[in-house]
Amino acid sequence: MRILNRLLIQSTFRYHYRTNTVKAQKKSNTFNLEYDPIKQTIIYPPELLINNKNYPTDSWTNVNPHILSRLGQNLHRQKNHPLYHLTNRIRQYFYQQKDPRKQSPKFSIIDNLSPIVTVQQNFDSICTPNDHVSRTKSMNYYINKDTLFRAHTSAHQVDLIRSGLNAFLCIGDVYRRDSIDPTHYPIFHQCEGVQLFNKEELFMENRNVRGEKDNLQIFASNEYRDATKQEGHTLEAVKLVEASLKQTITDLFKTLFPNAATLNSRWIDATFPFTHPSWEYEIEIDGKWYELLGCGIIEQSVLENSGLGKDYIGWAFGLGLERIAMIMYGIPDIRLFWSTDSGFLSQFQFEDSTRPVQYKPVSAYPQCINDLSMWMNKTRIDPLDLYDLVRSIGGDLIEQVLLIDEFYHEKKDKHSQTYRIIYRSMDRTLTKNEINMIHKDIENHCQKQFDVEIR
Ligand code: FA5
Ligand code: MG
Repeated sequence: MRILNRLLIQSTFRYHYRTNTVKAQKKSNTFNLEYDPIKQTIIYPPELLINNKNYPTDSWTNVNPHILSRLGQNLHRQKNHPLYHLTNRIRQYFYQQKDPRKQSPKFSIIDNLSPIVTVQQNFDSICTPNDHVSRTKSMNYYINKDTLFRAHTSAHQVDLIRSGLNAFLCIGDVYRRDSIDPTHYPIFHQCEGVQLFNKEELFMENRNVRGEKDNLQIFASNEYRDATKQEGHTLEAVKLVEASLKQTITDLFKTLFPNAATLNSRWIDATFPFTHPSWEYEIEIDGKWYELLGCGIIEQSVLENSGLGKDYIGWAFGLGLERIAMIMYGIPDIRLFWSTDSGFLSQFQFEDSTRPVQYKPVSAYPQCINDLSMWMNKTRIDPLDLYDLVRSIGGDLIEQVLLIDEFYHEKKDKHSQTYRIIYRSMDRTLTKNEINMIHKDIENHCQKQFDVEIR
C-alpha cells in the first residue's frame, strides 16, 4: 500500500515531494510542484528551492520529482554501498601511482562537487558547439536555461585544472534523459580521470644511446588535424599520451576484474567535442559488448580555457560506475543500486572493499508486459520524452521501455509508434490490477501531453 501511495503521488506530481534526506548534512529539499490536469504538465513555481538556493524557472525547466528526490543521496559515498566499494577500489589503484619526484600520490580525488552546474561548465567550457545535440532539453534535466543537473563529470574538468590540479579523479552523480533498460538509468555515477603532462614529464624516459635527452616536442607548427592527432600536436607526443591513457585503463580493469585476462575487450573509435582522438572501451560478457567508458586526448582548446594551453598535453576519461559494478558484482539491473532492501544492501556490508562478492538475487519476481500504441495527431514523439514520462509515472517498477514499431501512414497523414513497457518490481510480485492502473495512467498522460490517440 505504501508503495502504491508513493506511485500515485509520483504519477500526479501534485504534492510536497521530499527527498530522502542525507542525515549527516541535515538538509532536505521540499518541492511543491503542481500539476495541470488539463494540459497534463507540471506547473513550475517561479522559483525552485534546491539545496537551500533559489533558482528561477523558465521555459527550459524540465526537472521532475523523480529526479529531484534522488538529489543528495550520493550513493558513491554511502558506506557499504556497492558503488562505495567500487570507488574505494578505484581510489586505491590511483593512490598507488606516485609522483616520481615527490613520492606522493599523483592523483587528487574529488567526490563532493554539487551536481548542479551551469551550461557554461557542462558544455561551453569543454568546447561543445552551440548546436550540439547533447545540449538539448530532450537529453538533459534543466533547472533553467543557464543551470542543469550535470550530464557528465566532464563539467568540472576546466575548473579543476584551473585550480592547479594536473592529475585528478572527479566522482559524482550525473543526470540524463536516456533510454530505459537494465543498463540505463536517468541518474548514474561517473568517475572522470584527467592527467596532464608537460614536455619533461612526457619524454622523461626517452634518452638516446648516448644517454642524452631526445629533443622531442609536444607541439609543432603543423596545422593539420587527422584521425590520429589534433593540429599543433606532434604524433610522438600524442602516441605517448595515448599509450599512458590506455595502459592506465587496462591496468585498472585488471585490478578490478580478477578474470580480466579471460575477458574480451576492445577500443572503439569515438567522437567527443572535448577530446581528439577519442575512444570507447568495451568488454564482452556472455556474447554481449558493454561500453564502460569514453576517453581521449584532451582538446587543446579545453586546456586553453583552463589556462594551460601552452605547455601541457593530456588525457581524460569518463567511466560509468554502475556498468562496472554490475559486471564486478554480477548485479543484473541498474535499478538495484537504489534499493533500500536489506536483502540487497546486506550483501555489501563489509569493511574490505577488495573482497570479491557475487550478488545473489534476493528473488526474481515476474515481469509484466504491456504495449502502448498510439497515433500522433501532430509531430512524432521524441522517444526520450516518452521514456521520461513513463519513468516519472511508473518509477522503479519500469524495467525497460522499447520502441518496437514505428511507421508513417500516408492516407491518415499520421505517425504511429508502439512501445513495449516491461514492468517488474525488484522486491515483490506486482498484481495485474496494479500494473493496469499505472499503464492507464501513462496512457492518459500521453494523450494529453503529446496529443495522441491510443490504439
Ligand atoms: C561521457 O559522458 C563523456 N563525458 C566521457 C568522456 C570523458 C569522454 C572524458 C572523453 C573524455 P558517455 O556519454 O559515453 O561519455 O558516458 C560515459 C559512460 O557512462 C558510458 O561509457 C557508460 O558506461 C556510462 N553511461 C552513459 N549513459 C548511462 C546511463 N544512462 N546509465 C548508466 N550508465 C551510463
Ligand atoms: Mg558513450
